[in-house]
Amino acid sequence: MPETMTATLGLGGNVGDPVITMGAALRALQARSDCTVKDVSRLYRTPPWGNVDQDWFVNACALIETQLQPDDLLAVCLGIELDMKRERTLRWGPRTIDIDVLTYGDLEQRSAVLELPHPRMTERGFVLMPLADIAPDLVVQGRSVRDWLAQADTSGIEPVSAARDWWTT
Ligand code: PH2
Ligand code: MG
Ligand code: MG
Repeated sequence: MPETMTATLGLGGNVGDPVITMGAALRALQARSDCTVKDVSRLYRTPPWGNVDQDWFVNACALIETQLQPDDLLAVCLGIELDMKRERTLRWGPRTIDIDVLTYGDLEQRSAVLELPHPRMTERGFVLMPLADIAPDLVVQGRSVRDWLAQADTSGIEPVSAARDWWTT
């Protein structure tokens, strides 16, 4: 048996019905024998970051246990994005769904395919706020998610509701 690792994922979308798409994506992960969804954040409505001339996003984070190696986990996430009919057009542009591997255990790797931890996660309120729901004490680049969040710009970001089971149906 391969080792079981804990990883965190960031999910987001701003085209179609991102809540439905993100729920289907998490259920697709849960349906795999090599991934278990352990915890899911609330949903957040977030102003677009980067290219601001687009709709607001819905963002969430998930904590999973997996027997997949990091690159394989990324490939699974990209496969799910494709199944959900994501079309990649503009960098930082509109998307039906984006699934980012944020952390994988405490692995630090810089590679062209997958950088861990996700290089921009410590600056982004739309990642840190949902991540703090499920992993406030997770240490990323030497500081806890809670600490990073305290410094981050979270203006405009609000939870959609208190529900944490939004992805199950
Ligand atoms: N994703 C991006 C670019 N900008 N803005 C928000 N609010 N949420 C996102 O998930 C997001 C973004 C590229 O992945
Ligand atoms: Mg992204
Ligand atoms: Mg991505």
